[in-house]
Amino acid sequence: MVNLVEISEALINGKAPVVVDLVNKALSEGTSPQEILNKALIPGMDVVGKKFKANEFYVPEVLVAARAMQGGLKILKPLLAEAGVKQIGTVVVGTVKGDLHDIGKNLVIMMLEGAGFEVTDLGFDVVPERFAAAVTEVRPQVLGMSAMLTTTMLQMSKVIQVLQAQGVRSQVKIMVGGAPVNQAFADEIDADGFGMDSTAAVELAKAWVPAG
Ligand code: B1M
Repeated sequence: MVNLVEISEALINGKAPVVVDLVNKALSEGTSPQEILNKALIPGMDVVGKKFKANEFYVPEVLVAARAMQGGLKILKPLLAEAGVKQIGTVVVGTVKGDLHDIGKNLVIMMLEGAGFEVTDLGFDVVPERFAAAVTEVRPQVLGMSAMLTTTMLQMSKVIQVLQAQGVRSQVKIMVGGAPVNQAFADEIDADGFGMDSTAAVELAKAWVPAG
């Protein structure tokens, strides 16, 4: 039996092929994708974050760990989506301009898809005009923005200003999230809500787009 701690350790050590192998093995042994995500991948990335903060890890180590995380997420994504129900709404999500962090955003997308939302992923380093164009083109019920840096979170306000200038702000509910973001910041920039984590993000989107 694969011990989930082994997966976390392989992730922390940046061993992407080992993470992929162990995730596949754990699935074949009957461990659920949710359990692998919540008890192996997320806690592993959490340790990486703490080591980075304590200067025990530097960018290269974080990058290889991030790749290992993405390798695991890629396997789980279709399985988590399978558990979802019928399409209940449309969401556009991206990481704001100047910000290359996309693991949290990808996790939020996976959870939204798993809950039955159709999601357009704009990727990372997304300029405000691209967010605005997507609102006009895709006409989502929800626009989600992710930021992981105190410097880039300010871009969220710029996106809202562009939507206002283009007269489309009221067409969409705006959700913001990412480590430096909080409810007070969401209120300050006039977003409609703050998602503390991927579970909260899904709850918020569901509340705005009731199934039926
Ligand atoms: Co960077 N980084 N990083 N980094 N990095 C942080 C964010 C940092 C907090 C580390 C630290 O100092 N402790 C710090 C930011 C400090 C600050 O601004 N306050 C930091 C820094 C400084 C930097 C650089 C400037 C480092 C440098 O070059 N000197 C640089 C900036 C690059 C840039 O973006 N322009 C940089 C680079 C990188 C890597 C490229 C090496 C890599 C990113 C790889 C990638 O994403 N593809 C990286 C990583 C991995 C991290 C840490 C270690 C982990 C982030 C992560 O993936 N967490 C991070 C430290 C930390 O957070 N502890 C750090 C796991 C993920 C599942 O959680 O992203 O929080 P998270 O997402 C959560 C919630 O926040 C929420 O739900 C998710 C799931 O629960 N959420 C949303 C996120 N988006 C949401 C959107 C929503 C709703 C909820 O609605 C739409």
